[in-house]
Amino acid sequence: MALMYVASYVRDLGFLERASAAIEILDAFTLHMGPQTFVDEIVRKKPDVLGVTLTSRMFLSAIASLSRIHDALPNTKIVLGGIHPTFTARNIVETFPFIDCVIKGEGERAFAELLLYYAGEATKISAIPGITAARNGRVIEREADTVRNLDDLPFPARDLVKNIRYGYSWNGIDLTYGKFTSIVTSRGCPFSCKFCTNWVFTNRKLRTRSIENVVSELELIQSQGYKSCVIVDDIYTANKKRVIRMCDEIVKRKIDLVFYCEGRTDCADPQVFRSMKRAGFSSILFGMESGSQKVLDFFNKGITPDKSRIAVANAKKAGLQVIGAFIIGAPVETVEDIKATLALITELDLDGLEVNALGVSPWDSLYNEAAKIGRTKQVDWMRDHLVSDYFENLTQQELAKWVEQAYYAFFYKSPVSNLKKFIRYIVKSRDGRNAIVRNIVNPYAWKLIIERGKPSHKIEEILLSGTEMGFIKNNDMNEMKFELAPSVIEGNPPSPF
Ligand code: B12
Ligand code: SF4
Repeated sequence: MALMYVASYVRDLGFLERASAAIEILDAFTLHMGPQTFVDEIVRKKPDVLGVTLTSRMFLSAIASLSRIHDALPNTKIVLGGIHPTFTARNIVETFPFIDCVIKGEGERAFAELLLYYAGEATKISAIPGITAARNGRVIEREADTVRNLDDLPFPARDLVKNIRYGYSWNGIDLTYGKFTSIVTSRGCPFSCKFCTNWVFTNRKLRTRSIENVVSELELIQSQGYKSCVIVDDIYTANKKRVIRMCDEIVKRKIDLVFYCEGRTDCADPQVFRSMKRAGFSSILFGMESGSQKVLDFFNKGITPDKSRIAVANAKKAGLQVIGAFIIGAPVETVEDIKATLALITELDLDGLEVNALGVSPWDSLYNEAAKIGRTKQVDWMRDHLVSDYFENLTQQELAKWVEQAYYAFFYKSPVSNLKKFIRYIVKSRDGRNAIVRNIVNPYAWKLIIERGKPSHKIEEILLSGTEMGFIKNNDMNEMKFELAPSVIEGNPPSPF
């Protein structure tokens, strides 16, 4: 979505025509491109400017690829954006001189202005919002940009990724069907959960698009042949009236799409769920996080296990599929707390489950706490970390074991209850019927049934945390060929706002 938003903004300006230039998107992540294929592809295309979006998890492998691209194409300007570069901008430009600059915050306007600057149509790089660039031995930095009125933005340029088959899958099994896309109806979140970085990025300010603007985009999406759509807002269900009005408008305009979204269990009104169901929502993922009140309080989540119980009951009553998301590994978490989470997973009538070992981003409050007690290292700003890298209550192996146990708590319920759930899934949901038809000959589906949900891939992911593709193996950071500049900031990078 980031690149589609930036690209459509640039296209709207008319700059590309003036420069006889074109803009393309390469979604290397979704295409599972290995680093060498990615490098080869970019070198073949020889772009004048290469804008890259990054999460912390991708940083190391991306930076290694970009260094190779720079060796092959020294005149290509490489620009980074996204959440990780936003918070580590100064470190990046001081450490990796082949990165021409970083754009912090929301990048639509800034990237467009940067292109004008590169093309010689604007003279001062320092006037670009959110820019961080090393020039003549000093670092130029401007405050991050935030789009005030989201309705002013052109719709994301989905045509630039039209040949990619998006959708969710788990352990080789497709979970969504038909042409699939994402939509952003609001940006920001007013809450401040300790494990999450969304609120830090958006300064806790929630901005919403108008119903008219969102539904017009949905109409366009439908006309482009999309069948389903995930709402990737930080907090979609925060405003009850807005959700109901949006759903009513979707029904009124006869938009026939399957929707997915995420929500908080304290924004779980039955009326909202009924509206959502009428408008075509198939499932909602709730961040339930833990069955222990102590852990929920530590996370500053502001919910209770009881709220999760009520939210699941309300959503299911309205006919929605419910996915529960949980986290294991809070530094205060004991085995008793984890068992409370497992018990909640077993108790709740969930249709899907996502369990993650707690991760730490190199600017969040857990990282700060770890830095205070001297657990962080100078190079730690380059990636996300497992909580076990900094805190001692659970080892990496214990984390992996408990995540696995949590999945067992979900899959190893009584065969009768699983059968009931399965039948309900087929009868009640379009996705459910599709899942059966599409996966009937899928060997991964049969493996999962035979092994009763043993989540082997997930465990591998946990143990490989942060290093999934290619060049960089788990503890190779010190062997990287890059020298760390002496001025690299230790500890928590400064806020970009
Ligand atoms: C959809 C989503 C996914 C999808 C798709 C991921 C993807 N790479 O697109 C999936 C399900 C695959 C996914 C997976 C994961 N995700 Co995720 N995901 C999101 C989510 C909810 C929305 C992303 C989005 O499309 N936003 C909408 C766009 C418009 O906003 P944006 O990305 O911020 O882009 C704007 C600016 O950042 C900037 N910008 C961004 N890139 C660039 C590039 C350039 C050149 C420029 C100029 C500007 C620019 O301009 C954009 C427009 O204003 C975000 C939360 C969020 N609200 O962003 C988490 C988020 C990105 N995910 C996160 C995490 C932790 C993960 C996982 C590690 C989860 C896990 N345990 O497995 C994996 C890692 C995947 C990976 N290897 O990177 C964290 C990242 C934190 C971090 N430290 O980097 C986030 C921020 C959520 C959080 N709770 O903190 N994720
Ligand atoms: S409510 Fe959701 S998006 Fe907001 S801070 Fe908490 S986890 Fe992050």
